[in-house]
Amino acid sequence: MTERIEGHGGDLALAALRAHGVREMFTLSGGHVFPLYDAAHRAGFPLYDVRHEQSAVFAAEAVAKLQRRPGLAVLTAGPGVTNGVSGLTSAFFNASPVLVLGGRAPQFRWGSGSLQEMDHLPLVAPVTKHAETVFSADDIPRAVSAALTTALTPHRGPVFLDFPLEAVFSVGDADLPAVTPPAPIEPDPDEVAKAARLIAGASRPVVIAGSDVYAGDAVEALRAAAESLRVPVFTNGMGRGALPPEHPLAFAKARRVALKGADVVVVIGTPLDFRLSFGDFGDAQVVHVVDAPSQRAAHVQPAAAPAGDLRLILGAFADHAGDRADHADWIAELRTAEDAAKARDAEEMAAESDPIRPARIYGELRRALAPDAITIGDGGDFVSYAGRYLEPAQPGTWLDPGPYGCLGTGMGYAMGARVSHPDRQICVLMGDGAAGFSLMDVESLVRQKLPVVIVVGNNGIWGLEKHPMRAMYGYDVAADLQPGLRYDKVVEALGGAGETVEKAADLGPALGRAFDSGVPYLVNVLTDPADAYPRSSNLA
Ligand SMILES: Cc1ncc(C[n+]2csc(CCOP(=O)(O)OP(=O)(O)O)c2C)c(N)n1
Ligand SMILES: [Mg+2]
Repeated sequence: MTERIEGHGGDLALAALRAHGVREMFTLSGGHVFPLYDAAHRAGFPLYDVRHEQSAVFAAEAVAKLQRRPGLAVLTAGPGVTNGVSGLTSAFFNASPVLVLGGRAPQFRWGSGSLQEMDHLPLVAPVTKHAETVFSADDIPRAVSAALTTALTPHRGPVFLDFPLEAVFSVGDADLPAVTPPAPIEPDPDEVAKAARLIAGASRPVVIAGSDVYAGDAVEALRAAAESLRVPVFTNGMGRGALPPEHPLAFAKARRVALKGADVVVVIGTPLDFRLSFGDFGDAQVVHVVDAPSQRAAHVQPAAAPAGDLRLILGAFADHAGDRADHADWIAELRTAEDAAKARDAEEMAAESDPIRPARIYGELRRALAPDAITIGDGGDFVSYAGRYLEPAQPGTWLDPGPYGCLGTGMGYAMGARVSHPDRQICVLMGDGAAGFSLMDVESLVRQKLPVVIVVGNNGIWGLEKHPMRAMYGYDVAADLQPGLRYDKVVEALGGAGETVEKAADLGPALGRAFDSGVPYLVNVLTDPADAYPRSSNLA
C-alpha cells in the first residue's frame, strides 16, 4: 500500500529522505530553507549546523563515505549553494552519494532581482549526477526519491535539487515513493572470464583496490579473489584497510617495486588517474575493474575491463576454475621489499630529531590510535606522510580528500565522522595551511558536543607548494605562513582545548590528553620546515 503524505515542502522532502535512510541534515541557516528545518525540528530529526557551507557538504560526504548511505546537506539560496560547490565537486570525484538541497529565490518573480536570486543548475550540473529545480511541493517527494536513487546507483555520486521559495513553503500532498535499492549491474561474463584468466596466468600480478571496493561492499569479495588467485594487494582511498595489514597478501610500501616488476596490474574500483601514473605501468598489461561502464578510462587500452557490480566480478574471480601460475616467488620478493621499507620507516617514526619531523608524529599516533579509529587527512606534505606511515587496520576508517585534492575538508569530515561513529576516536591530521579553511568550525563541534582530536603539522609554510616552487624557480612567493602560530589557542578561544608540542618526547603524552579530553582538542606540533615529502611530481 502506498503511503499518502502531506505537509509543507519541508515535510514532504523529509518523508522521502527518511524512507531512503537519511538520518541527519548538515546545514548553515538561511530563510529560503526554513521549511526543511521546521520539518526536522518537529520530527526530532537531527540537524547539525556549521560556520561555512563547505563544511556542511564535507560532513554529508563523510557520512556517505563512511556509512555507505546518502549524506544530506541543506544550503540556502545563492551564496549558500556557491559555497558548497567545492564540496559537491569533491563528492563527484569521490563517487560519494551526497544530496544537496538548495533554497532558491521565488519562481513567480524570477528575473526581478530577488535576494540571492541565481540559477544554481548551470554551476552544479557538471559536478553532479543529476541537478533539478522542483517547482511544486507535490513534486518534492518524487524528486527527492529519484535523486537519492541516482546518487546510490553505481557509479555513485552527488545530486542536487533546489526548491523555489513558494514551492518549499506551500502545502501539498503526494504518495510516498517506494524505495527500491539499485539493481546490481551484471558484468559481461566473457570480459570477467578474460580478466580472471589474465590474472591467474600472470607471473607477477598486482592488485590495486580503491574506494569503490568499500563503497560497493565488496571488501570480502576482494579478499576471496586475492586469496583464490594468490595476488598481492595494494590499496588507496577508502580501499585502505580492506585487507588487514597482517594479511599475507596485504602490501603497502613495496608499491614501486611491485609496479615496476608486475606483468599484470589489476586496478579495481579506482580510476587510472595521476595517483596510478595514468594507467601506464610500462610493459605490464592492465586489467581495469570498474563498477559501471562509464568508469572505463578513455586514455588507456586495458587488456580487460569488466564493468559492473564489484561483488559479482570479484566473486567470479574467486571462483575462477582454470589453472593458476605459481606466484609464490613474486609474493616473497615483494614481502622482502615491504619488510625492508617497513624497517626504514620504523627508524624514521622513532626519530628523536629537534625540530620534530612529521614521521615521528605518525610513530606516536600509531600507538595512540585504536584499530577502529577514523583518521582524516587535510593538508599537503603532512598528509602525504600520513598516507605513508599510518596503516588503517580496517576498511572504512581512512578519509582523504580523494583525487580532487581539495584542502578544507577537515572539520566537515570530522563532524560527519563523529556523527557516524559517536564512540570511536576521530583524528584529523591537518597542515597548518589547511587549518585556515575550516578551523572556525571547531566552534560548531564544541557547541554541538562533537569531540575530535586535531593534530596540526605546523611547519609554518604551505609546504607542498613552497618546496616545489623553490626547486623550480630558486625562490618562492605566497608560500609562507606565520611560523609557530598557536592554532591550539584558536581552538581554546572557540571553546575547545589544546597545546603546542615542540619536543618529540612530549608528543605521546599530549595525544593521550587529547583523546581523553572529551572536547575538540588541537595538538599543535611544531615541525621542521626543511622536511619536504619526497615525490617525483611535485605539482599539486
Ligand atoms: C582549496 C585548495 N587550495 C589550494 C590547493 C593547493 N595546495 C595543495 S597542497 C597545499 C599546501 C598545503 O599546506 P599545509 O596544509 O600547510 O600542508 P604542508 O604541505 O605544509 O604539510 C596547497 C596550497 C589545494 N589543493 N586546495
Ligand atoms: Mg604547512
